[in-house]
Amino acid sequence: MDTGILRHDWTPAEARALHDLPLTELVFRAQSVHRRFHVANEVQLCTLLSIKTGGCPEDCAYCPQSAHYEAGVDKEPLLELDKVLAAAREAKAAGATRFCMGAAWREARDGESFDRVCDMIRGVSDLGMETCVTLGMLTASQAARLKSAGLVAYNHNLDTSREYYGKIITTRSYDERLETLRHVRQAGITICCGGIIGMGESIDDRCAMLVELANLAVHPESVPINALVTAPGTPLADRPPVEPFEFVRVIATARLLMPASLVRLSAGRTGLSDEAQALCMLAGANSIFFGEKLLTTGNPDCDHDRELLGALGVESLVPSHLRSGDRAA
Ligand code: SAM
Ligand code: DTB
Ligand code: SF4
Repeated sequence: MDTGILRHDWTPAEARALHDLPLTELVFRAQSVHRRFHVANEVQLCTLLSIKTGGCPEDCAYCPQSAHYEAGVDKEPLLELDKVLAAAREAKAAGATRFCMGAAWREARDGESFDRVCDMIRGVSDLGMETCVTLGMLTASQAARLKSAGLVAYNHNLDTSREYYGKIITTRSYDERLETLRHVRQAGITICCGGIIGMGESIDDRCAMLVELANLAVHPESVPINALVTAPGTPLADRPPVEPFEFVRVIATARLLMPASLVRLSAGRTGLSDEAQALCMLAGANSIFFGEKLLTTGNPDCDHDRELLGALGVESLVPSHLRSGDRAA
C-alpha cells in the first residue's frame, strides 16, 4: 500500500538522526506512526518451512546452508508436495496466517522443481493461507509464473548496506538483488525484503540499508529484521549477540521510514527476553515467525509465544482477504 504520504527520499543522515534519538523518544515516535497506519496490538504470525535445505552455491557469510562452509546442515532435496501441505495445515491449525517456504538456491531454475514450487503455492493458497516463497534470483517470466500460481509475497533480502555487502557475500551483487526485486514488483507480487543485524556492520550500514529499502519506488510490504543467528562453521560464527536495544532501534527506524509496511521481528527471537520482544512491538514490529523452527535453526516454541502474546494482549493480524476464510487473492 502506498498512500501518497509515504516518503521515498530519505537520506542516510535523516535515518541516523532518528535511530540515535533518546530511546523513549524514538519508541514513542515509532508507536505514534504505527497507530496511524496499523491496528494497535495486532501481530502477523508467519510460519517458515525449508523446502530445499543446504548445499547452496552462494557464499553468504552468515548462512549455515552455504556449501562453502561446514555448518553441519544436512543437504536435502526439494520436499514433496504432500509434506509441504501437511506442514502448512499444521501451521494453520497452530494459528499462522502466512506460510513462507525457503529454498537454498542461488536462483530458481525452470523445470520440474519450479513446477513443484508452483504446486506448493497453489496448494497452500487453497488452504486459505497467504503464501510467501524465497528461491533466490528470479527472471521476469518466473515471477509471472509464481504470480499465476497465486503467490502473495516474495522474500528477497538486501541483508545489509551496499557498502558492507561485499564483506558478507561475494558470489552475487547488490544490483542483482535489486533486479530480482524489480521482477517481483512488475509481476504484481508483494515484496518481503529486509536484512540482518549483528554481522559486524556499523550503525551507518544499518541506516543505509533501511534507506535503500525506504527509497524503493514502493516500500516493501514486509520488512524482516533478523538478528544474526550464529552458526558454527560459518565465518560469522563468533560474532557477539546483538544488544536488545540495538534491535529495538533498528525496528523503530524501519517503522518510521516505512510506516505502512509490516515490520517483522524475524530471526534471533530466541536470544531476546519477553520484555525485549514487547519493546520491539512497541517500537512498531507487527509480524513474527511463529513455529519452533526457522529454516535450519530454532525459534521460540509455540506455547511460549502464545503465552507471551496472551500476556501482552496481542491478537493475530489476519489479512483482510483471509478474514472470511477466502482463498488468498
Ligand atoms: N537462498 C535464498 C536467498 O538467499 O535469497 C533464500 C533463502 S535465505 C536462507 C533467506 C534469508 O535468510 C537471507 O537473505 C538472510 O537474510 C536470512 N538468513 C539466513 N541465514 C541467517 C542467519 N544465520 N541469521 C539471520 N538471518 C539469516
Ligand atoms: C528472513 O528474513 N528470515 C528468514 C526468512 N526471511 C526466509 C530466514 C531466517 C533464517 C535463519 C537461519 C536458519 O534458520 O537457517
Ligand atoms: Fe544460499 Fe540463501 Fe543461504 Fe545465501 S542465504 S547461502 S543464497 S540459502
